[in-house]
Amino acid sequence: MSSITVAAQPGPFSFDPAHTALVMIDMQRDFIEPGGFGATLGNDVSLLKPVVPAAAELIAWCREHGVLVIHTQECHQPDLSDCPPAKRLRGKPSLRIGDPGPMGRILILGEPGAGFVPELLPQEGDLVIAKPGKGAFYGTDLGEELTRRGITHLIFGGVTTEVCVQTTMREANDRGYECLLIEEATGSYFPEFKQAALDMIRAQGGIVGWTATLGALR
Ligand code: TIU
Repeated sequence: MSSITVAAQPGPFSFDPAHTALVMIDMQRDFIEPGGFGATLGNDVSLLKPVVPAAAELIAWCREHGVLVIHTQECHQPDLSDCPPAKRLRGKPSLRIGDPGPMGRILILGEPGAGFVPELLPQEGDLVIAKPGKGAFYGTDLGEELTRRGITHLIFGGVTTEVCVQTTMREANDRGYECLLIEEATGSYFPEFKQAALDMIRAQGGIVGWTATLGALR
């Protein structure tokens, strides 16, 4: 298959769709809707709302161009066996991971809050990766799945830019993947942190990877 080149920073990004996957990070109700994990940490979750339509457009573009769509979800087993106490006991949230909330137990696999927002539900042929950490490679079989499918390039979207998206992009970069982050399709509770993450990813000749706007794909 022929390769696609998009205008990006710090320079053009070229990829073969047959060897590329979209990694859509943690577009879960627990981060985007009131009463979930993000809100328990004291964040204004309404800041993430504009990411949803942009992520939907990016997913549709990837499906149209034959790019594998991967959805990650940050969540834990009901018995919390995969949740380190250091994570559960960190800070002073209004509810902790595993506590009952308005969307079920906070950040627990299978509960409504840990599920994806209705606009971005996985479809047949997509890959769903449940992850206990911020990075999508730690404690998952994502690396094996990508290797098995001959994936060399990754396109990123999702939330939040400077936490799970950046952690996963850095993990992927160290594993040798060429990584592109789509600006409108990612967001943070802290707009200045999103901007800083975009800037640091593409600085120094693309030390972590590339960034591009949705418009560059259209
Ligand atoms: N709190 C925050 O900004 N993010 C997370 O806890 N997880 C993800 O980024 N998905």
